[in-house]
Amino acid sequence: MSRLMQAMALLKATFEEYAGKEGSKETLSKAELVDLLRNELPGLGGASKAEETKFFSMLDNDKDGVVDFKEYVTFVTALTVICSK
Ligand SMILES: [Ca+2]
Repeated sequence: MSRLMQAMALLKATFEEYAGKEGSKETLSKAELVDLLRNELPGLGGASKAEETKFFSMLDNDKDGVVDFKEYVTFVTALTVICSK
């Protein structure tokens, strides 16, 4: 598998691992997102509860109370651009 294909598969697998913890397997609840951030992006760590809430509502683009795969991918892509500057 190419590196990019591996990266895409990992992106999806990571989402599914956390999304599957509670409720719908297709979406991340706030608790699942916070878990994902703390474990997978420790560099962003040390966020307060208020910051986590703000972050979640920022990612929840359509404001339905959960973060779906599209919203998650949009975030990771934006983060990739920011981090490579
Ligand atoms: Ca949403």
